[in-house]
Formats: sequence, structure tokens, C-alpha cells
Amino acid sequence: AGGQAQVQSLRERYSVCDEAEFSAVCHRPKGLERLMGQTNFSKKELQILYRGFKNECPSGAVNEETFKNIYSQFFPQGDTSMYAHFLFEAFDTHKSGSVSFEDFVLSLSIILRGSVTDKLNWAFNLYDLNKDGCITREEMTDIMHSIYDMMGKYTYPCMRDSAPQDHVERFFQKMDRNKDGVVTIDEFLETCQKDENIMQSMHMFDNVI
Ligand SMILES: *[C@@H]1O[C@H](CO)[C@@H](O)[C@H](O)[C@H]1NC(C)=O
Ligand SMILES: [Ca+2]
Ligand SMILES: [Ca+2]
Repeated sequence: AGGQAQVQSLRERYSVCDEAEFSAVCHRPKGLERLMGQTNFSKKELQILYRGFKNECPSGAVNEETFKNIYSQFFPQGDTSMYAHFLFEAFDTHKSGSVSFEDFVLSLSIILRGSVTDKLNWAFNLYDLNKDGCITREEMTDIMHSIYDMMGKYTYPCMRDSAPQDHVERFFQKMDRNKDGVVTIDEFLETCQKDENIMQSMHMFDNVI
């Protein structure tokens, strides 16, 4: 249901509506069919998403600046630049410095419609800032600061300065099962799958789109 609402809110944000243009880019019907097969979006949803994408980004690929602009509209009271940067790097799966519509909907499908394991793998990759396969305290600290910065001090006026660090410590207490100082994907999946509340308490997907 959350996914539906998110697609709906994307739909409301983007009013540009041009079926012909969509067909032009997905000129080969196979392109669209392939995307329908690779994602859990319907043709209609892909059209809505495409219009939004094209509206933000007429060149057909999103750069980091676009992510920052979009996020600053959603969180006007906070500083979104760091979180948008990390998010961009997670979407930019080919490390090309830009996110194509295809990259974009593949990630979005996982976030909104993927299985729990798909989502956890995606989140792990987001938190693993240098993409070396483990999450360090430094990486989690950077992520937490970026989320707290984005929320802004007006949203949480009585938040203590130590709150992000407390969050990191709790994360490692739960996740770093062998206490070697890093969290691997196996530790992450095992812990998250046993404790559904972790997902919510980590703000995992609420902030993503
Ligand atoms: C689509 O949904 C199924 C069932 O939840 C899931 O297994 C699959 O990985 C999803 N695919 C994508 C790309 O989201
Ligand atoms: Ca890492
Ligand atoms: Ca470990």
C-alpha cells in the first residue's frame, strides 16, 4: 500500500503528460516489455514514472544535482545534500555518474515492490558506502548524520547531538554478530530477517523516495 501511495505522490508531483514522447524513448516495444519483465511495475506505472523522470531530467539521465534538487523539495527544513549523494551512488549501479531511466526504475522496483531480501540487499549496498562488501562504523556514522541532517532541527527540535552516534552503536550491537567491527551482508540479512522492527527503526525506506 505504501508503494501505491508513493507512486501516486510521484504522479501528483509530475504533471507533464506526453504519451508520444514516452513511446519515442521506449521506441522498441521490446524496451518497455523488457522493463515490465524486469520490474514489478505495470505499463501504466512505467509511463507515470517516465513522465516524472523526463520532467526532472529532459536529457534522459539523472545526475547527482537532480537528486539533491528533488530531495531539497521534500525536506526543505533540512540539509539533504549528503543523503542525496549516498542515494545517488546506490542508484548509479554502473558508476557512470548518471542514472538512466532503466537504472532508476530497476532500483525503484526493488524499493517499492521487491521481496524483503531484495530490499535488504539494496539497503546494505546503500549503507556500504565504498561498496567493498562490509559496513564499517564510519560508514554508518556518515549515513546517520546524513539522515539526521536531512530531517532538520525543526523536525526534531529536542534531539540530542549524540543521537546519530547512539543509533550507530545500537546498529552494531545488533548486527555485528561476530564482533569483528564490521557488518557483512550475511550478518545484516540474518539480523533483519529475525527482527522486523529494525527496518522501521532504521528509517530504511521511508526516506528513500
Ligand atoms: C518482484 O516481486 C517479487 C515478489 O515479491 C520479487 O521476488 C522480485 O524480486 C521483484 N522484482 C523486482 C525487480 O522488484
Ligand atoms: Ca564498506
Ligand atoms: Ca561482523
